Amino acid sequence: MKTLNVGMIGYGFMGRAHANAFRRVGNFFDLEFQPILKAACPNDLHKEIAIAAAQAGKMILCEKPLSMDGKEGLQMVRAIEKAGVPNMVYYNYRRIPAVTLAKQLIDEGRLGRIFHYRAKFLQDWTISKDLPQGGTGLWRLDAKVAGSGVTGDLLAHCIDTALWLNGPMEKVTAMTETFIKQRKHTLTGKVEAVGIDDASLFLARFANGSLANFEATRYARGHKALYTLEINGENASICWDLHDLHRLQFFDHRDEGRLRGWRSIHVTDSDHPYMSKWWVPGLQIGYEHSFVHQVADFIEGLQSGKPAAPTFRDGLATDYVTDAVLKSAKSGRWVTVQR
Ligand code: SOE
Repeated sequence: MKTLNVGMIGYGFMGRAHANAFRRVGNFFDLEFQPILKAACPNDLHKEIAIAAAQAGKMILCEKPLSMDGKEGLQMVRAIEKAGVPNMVYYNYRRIPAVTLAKQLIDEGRLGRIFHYRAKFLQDWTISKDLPQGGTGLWRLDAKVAGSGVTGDLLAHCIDTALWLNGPMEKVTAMTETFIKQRKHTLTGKVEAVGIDDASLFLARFANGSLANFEATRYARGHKALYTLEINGENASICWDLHDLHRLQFFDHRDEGRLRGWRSIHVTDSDHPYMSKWWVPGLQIGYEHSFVHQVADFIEGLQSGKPAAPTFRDGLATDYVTDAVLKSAKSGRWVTVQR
């Protein structure tokens, strides 16, 4: 077996998720490469690191969001495509088996024409006004480091999945709010203005004509990581909920009338996406496995020469939507999404 040396940048909560995936992937997936973790050091400068790595001919798996904004993201995409190195962005929720199953059902045309897409990502961990901004774990509250608040951190996940499942978005109209305007900064010790959005909501129109609404907040008391999505089509609808991640809810209007109703599919059978690699039917997997799947797909892409998505270019498409959301929230107007 060939080795794939991995230099990991960043070692917080996400760093643990990635390190775990690199260590475990070979135990469950038959791959030609065995990833070996070589280095770990802190940083939040995706652009500088990714461009330097591309110029050095390295393959790159980048945490989401790809960059601070679309302008930076485009520079990264250009550098990566010029260097011709394999690349991917960690939008891990695509690889929860129930979400991948949703993609299969949509691609098979089972929903028919799509009318509505609805997604939200709710958390509650920043409600306390005593929580400082900046530093380990709290850099997400510091706009200079994070780029934005929940728009880039949480809505970006919803947007990536939506673009994957439902195609490109044409335009958006958004509203954001910063509920706590000042917080002490961990690094300077001073009380500073808060530059992130604490809540972000937007309406969108997709290129396929469907209408959408999206919401993310860290001020939804009681919700820890409630990512839900719902898609309503002409023939069928799909619902998924991260708190019950191994289930896909599916309603098919073409079912026999007397038996028609929502099915709760327990996505644990060996003919479900990824599940043949894990346990026997009925036994569940969880959040961490989405990262294992992403590494496995990345390596399989190297082997087959068919790169796995989302690539940096796909990540840029999400950045363009988040840019449009932030621009619309500022101007109060509809904004066309750059493509
Ligand atoms: C924020 O709390 C966070 O950790 C995000 O940064 C992750 O991307 C998301 O998957 C879970 O929530």
